[in-house]
Amino acid sequence: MIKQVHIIGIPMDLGSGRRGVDMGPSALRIAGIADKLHSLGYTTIDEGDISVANQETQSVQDNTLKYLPQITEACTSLAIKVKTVLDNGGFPLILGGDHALSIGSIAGIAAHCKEHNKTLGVLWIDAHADMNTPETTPSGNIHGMPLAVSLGFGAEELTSILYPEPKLKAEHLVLIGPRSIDPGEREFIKRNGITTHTMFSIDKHGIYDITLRALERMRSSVDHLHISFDVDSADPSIAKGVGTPVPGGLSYRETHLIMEMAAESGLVSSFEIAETNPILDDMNASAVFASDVLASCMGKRIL
Ligand SMILES: [Mn+2]
Repeated sequence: MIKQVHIIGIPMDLGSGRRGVDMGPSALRIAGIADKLHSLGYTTIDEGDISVANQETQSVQDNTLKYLPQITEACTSLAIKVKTVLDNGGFPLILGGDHALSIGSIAGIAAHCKEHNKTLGVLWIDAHADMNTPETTPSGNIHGMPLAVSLGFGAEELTSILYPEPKLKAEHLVLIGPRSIDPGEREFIKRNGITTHTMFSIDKHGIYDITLRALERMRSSVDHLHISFDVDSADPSIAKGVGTPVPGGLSYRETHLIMEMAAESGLVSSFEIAETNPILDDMNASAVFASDVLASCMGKRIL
């Protein structure tokens, strides 16, 4: 049975150093994301946007955790909204916004899973590892920290959203696409044994084998698969309207193949799009790309 998709925008740029990703939800809606879902047979409910403080009205208190109180507030609202949608049997589709949003979305999904005795798995598709802590961060930008937070490391304000335990286990997380990893993150990945398919291993083994193995592992170990798609995972030649572009990314077909295989697996129960930045874009092409990527994950097939 096809679920109802609940679209939740979070126009947040407080977690990133560069302005513009707060316009991501709008760009994705204008790219026709709801119509693409309708043409696949889904019904959608647009839940509107989570309220996020405007950067101009706020000031930084802590340079290792910029805009911590404001991000905590927005992520808590998002967590509650996502949990409610899942508790009612819906499919949450979160439109960002900078990637700090995942602190909230994953907390909400994890709280739902905890109550329903489900195990959460996350497929994180990104040019970066997003695993810094206040001790290792080079920038103080919280959008570089969401995975560390979800695994239980970092500011207590963030790790304790909805409930105080870690939201995700390292063995239920797979990263695909990183090519820019900070020294502290490298240590973090090794120390916690996180499965990380960098662009090097994608070039070496091919995206088909890597995705197949990732999905097989998820099938045997989790009940709820969440996909976090950072649009910067794709090569900037395909999607230049992103928060932090890094050359050498996933190709158009590699990105779609991951999603087509995820759709075929039938495992995906929630999805988010992070870091769309219309200011750096060309005629909204990156948002259109991201919405097409989502369609592939939701069952759009070539034939
Ligand atoms: Mn990211």
